[in-house]
Amino acid sequence: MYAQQIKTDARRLKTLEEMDDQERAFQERVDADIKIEAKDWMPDGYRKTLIRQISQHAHSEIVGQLPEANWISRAPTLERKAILLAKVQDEAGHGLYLYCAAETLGISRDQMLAQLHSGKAKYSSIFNYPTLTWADVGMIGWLVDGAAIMNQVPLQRCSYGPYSRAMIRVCKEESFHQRQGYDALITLCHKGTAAQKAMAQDALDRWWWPSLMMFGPPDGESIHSAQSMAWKIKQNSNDELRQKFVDQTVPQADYLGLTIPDPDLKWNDAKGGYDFGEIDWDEFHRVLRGDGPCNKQRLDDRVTAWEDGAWYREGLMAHAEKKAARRAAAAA
Ligand code: BYC
Repeated sequence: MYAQQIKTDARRLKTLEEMDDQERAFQERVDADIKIEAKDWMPDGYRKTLIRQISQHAHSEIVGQLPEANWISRAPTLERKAILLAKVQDEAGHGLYLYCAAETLGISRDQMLAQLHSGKAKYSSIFNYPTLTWADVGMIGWLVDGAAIMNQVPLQRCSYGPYSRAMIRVCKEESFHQRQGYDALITLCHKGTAAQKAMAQDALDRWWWPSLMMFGPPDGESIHSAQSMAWKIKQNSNDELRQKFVDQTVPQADYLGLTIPDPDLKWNDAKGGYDFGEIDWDEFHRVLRGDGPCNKQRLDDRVTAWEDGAWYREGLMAHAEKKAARRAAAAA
């Protein structure tokens, strides 16, 4: 159904018959699973949607380094420290692939960063929560990277070539990220003391609901989903992916011997999945408005990092200019 329609207002999508020739040809390519590349014609809305989603995704990877980086210098063993360092560096790489993919759509990196630093561009709500204990690092790997994989695996099939290819590289690294988090939690829960297991339970209590919010608002309130699915930017709705995540994660919590903090969580035979409790959407919207526990700290840290790095960017520019001048002199 989606593949035959294009948006004319917030909810109604144009049919193929209502499109002009260029738009129809574009939609037919999308419907035939032919990738759209940077130089191809595309509707303005498609370009805008991709710039919004890819740049916000890139910002999430970059801001997402901050909560875990908080624990690099305090990791409990040398091995855990090396693993965490590698993971946080991977996140920087993901951010860079994604900024490159967004640049192919005609926005510059400086413009994207200005939007982040001014608070205009969003990044994932999840990174506005604090990492209070070492168990939080395990939770980020298990739940946050687990949710990210659930969302990103279908994005590998996104209709826009550069985004889809960036996601293939990102997904290769995400399974290691999820695995290292779960492994740290297995150590705390199966080999640790009662206090360490309690620390893991406390972390789960704090991270469970924000992880479910990562998938975005419920389908009925998702303003972009119908259009993004018609354009095959998104392959699944927010609620579909959230449900798959819950179904995958509950048995993993059981294996750890941890309790998911949801009294309404119950297996539903008829739907072949878990029923779960109501998400606190007021909290989600508060965090999106900038009023989460760490929003201010996260943005301040990014702006400071950008300002502190000015000398390095200027050095690179000066070097490039000197090199170009030398080349020009040699050619003259
Ligand atoms: N947080 O119409 P909807 C990682 C916004 S990083 C904040 O459903 P859409 C990692 C949404 O942007 C992985 N905002 O939107 C890194 C929209 O507002 P705007 C991050 C959210 O785009 C380091 C409005 O709500 N992954 O894994 O169709 C360490 C309405 O929503 C959120 C990605 O970025 C949210 N959770 O669907 C560890 C995946 N949810 O833009 C781990 C790529 C919704 O109109 N993005 N909003 O102002 C997507 O797949 C989609 O953009 C979403 C939302 C599913 C997130």
